[in-house]
Amino acid sequence: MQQKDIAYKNRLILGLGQTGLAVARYLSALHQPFNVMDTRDIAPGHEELEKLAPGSLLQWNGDQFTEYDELVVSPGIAIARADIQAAQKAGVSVIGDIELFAQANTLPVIAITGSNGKSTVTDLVGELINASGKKALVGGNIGVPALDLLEQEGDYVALELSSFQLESTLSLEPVAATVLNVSEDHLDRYNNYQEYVDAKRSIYVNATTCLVNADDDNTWVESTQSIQNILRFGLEHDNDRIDGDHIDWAVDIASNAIKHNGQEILKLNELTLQGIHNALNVAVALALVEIAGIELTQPVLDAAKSYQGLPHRSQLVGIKNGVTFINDSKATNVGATVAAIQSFEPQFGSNIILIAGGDAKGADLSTLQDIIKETVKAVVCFGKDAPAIAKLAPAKTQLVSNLEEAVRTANEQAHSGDLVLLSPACASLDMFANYMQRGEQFAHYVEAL
Ligand code: UMA
Ligand code: ADP
Repeated sequence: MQQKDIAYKNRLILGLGQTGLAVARYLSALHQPFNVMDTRDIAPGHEELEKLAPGSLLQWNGDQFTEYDELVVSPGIAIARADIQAAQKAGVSVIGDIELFAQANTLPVIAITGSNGKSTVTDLVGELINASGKKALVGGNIGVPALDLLEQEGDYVALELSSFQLESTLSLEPVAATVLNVSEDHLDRYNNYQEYVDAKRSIYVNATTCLVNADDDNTWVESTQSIQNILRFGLEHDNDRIDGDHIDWAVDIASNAIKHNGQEILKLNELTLQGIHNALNVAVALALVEIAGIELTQPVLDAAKSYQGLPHRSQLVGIKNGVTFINDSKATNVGATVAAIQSFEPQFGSNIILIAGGDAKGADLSTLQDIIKETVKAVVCFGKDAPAIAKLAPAKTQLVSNLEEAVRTANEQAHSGDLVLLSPACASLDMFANYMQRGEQFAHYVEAL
C-alpha cells in the first residue's frame, strides 16, 4: 500500500518474537538503523534476523537503552520494566509496532479490542469487507504483525489490538474502534484491573466513531475523551434500560434478530456461529463495517450468515459414542469460558463436562464458581492453576496431571448426549507452546479414544 514516511531515528527493538522480526524487516526495508535485544538466551527468529541485519542482535542491557532515540517494545515485554521506564525518563521515545504502523499507514483502520471475541470479530470484519467487493487487510494481535500489512494492497485494515499493543500506541486514528467487553485478564501484567480497563479504552483516542457495549460500562468512552460519535451495541432488553435509550446495533433474542436502529438486519437462526456471544460478535462486525462505509448488501449479509468461525473457538472435534467433544482452547480467561458454557447450555443443559486449567495469569477464578455449580456436571482440571479451580466445586472436580489424562477421565465420566468441553479459562503457556498446540493435542487425544 502507499505509505507515509516515518522519521529517521536510531531504534532499539526490544523482543525478537513475531513483532520484533516484523519491525526489523520493516526498518531494514527503509534502510533505517536498528539493533535488537531479547531477554531470552536463544531468541526465536535469530537466524532470520542474522540474515536480515547481521550482528544486530545484542545482549539485553538496560544501561545501553539511552544510546538510542527510540525503543520499539514488543507486546510480550512490559513497558513498566524499570530499565524501560528509566530510558523513557531520560528522554528516549518508547513505542510499539502498532505505533510505527499508524505513522506509515494510509488506509482506513477498523480497530478492535476487548477481553474476548477480538479475533472472531476482526476476522469476520475482514470477511464482510471482502464480500462487499473491497479488499481487507487483517492483522495485529490475531497473528499477522501489523507492519507486514504495509506491504500488501487493500482498501481497509482490520486490526485486532491487545491491551499491551494499545499501551504503546499514540497516533492510530481508526475510522471505527470498539472495546467488545472487559473481564479479568492479564492481571500478572497490570497493577490492578482499572489499569487493564484503561489500556483497552485507549483505543478510542483519535477514533472517528466509537462502538461501545451498552451492557458493559468498562467499554464506554471516558467522559474526559471528547469523542462525538458514539454508537452502542448490546442485547435488546425490551426497553428496560435505565436510560431508556435505543441500542444502535441490537441482538434481540425475543424477535430472533440482529437489528440496526430497530430494523431487522439478520435472523439469529440463520447464523452458522452459535451462542449469544457470537450473535453479538456478528452484530459488532456488521456495525463496524457499516460505520466504515461498507454497504450491507446481500453478499455482505450472506457472508455474515455463513461465517464458520476460527479454529480453537468452540470448534467441534468429533462425536464419539454419542459424546460431543468441543475444542475451545482459545478460552484463555474466565469470561471466555463462561460465555462458552452459556452458549452450550441450551443444547446440552447441565450435561457438560468441563476440562479447564493452565495459567490463570493472576485472575480471580471464583467468578467461574456459579456457572460450574449451576450448569456443569463435572470438571476435570490440570495445569498450574488447577488446584484453584478444583476448590470451586470439590465434589464434582477431578484433578489430573495433563491434558491426555483429562480427556480420558472426561470420557470415562461421559454418557451419550453429554458434551466434553475444553474451555480452559487459562493461558496454555505453562504446558504448551500456545493455545493452538493445546487445541491440536486435545483433538489428537479425542481421536485416540
Ligand atoms: N519474551 C521474552 N523476552 C523477550 C521478548 C519476549 O521472554 O525479550 C516472551 C514474552 O514474555 C512472551 C513471549 O516471549 O511470553 C512472546 O512475546 P512477544 O512480544 O515476542 O510476542 P510476539 O511473538 O511478537 O507476538 C505478539 C503477540 N504476543 C503477545 O502479545 C504476548 C501475539 O499475540 C500477536 O499475534 C503477535 O505479536 C503479532 O501481532 C498472541 C497473544 O498471546 C496471540 N496475545 C495476548 C493475548 O491475546 O492474550 C496479548
Ligand atoms: P480473543 O481474540 O479476544 O481471545 P476469540 O474470538 O479468539 O477472542 O475468542 C476466544 C474465546 O472467547 C472463544 O473461544 C469464546 O469462548 C469466547 N468468546 C468469543 N466471543 C466472545 C464474546 N463476545 N464474549 C465473551 N466471550 C467470547
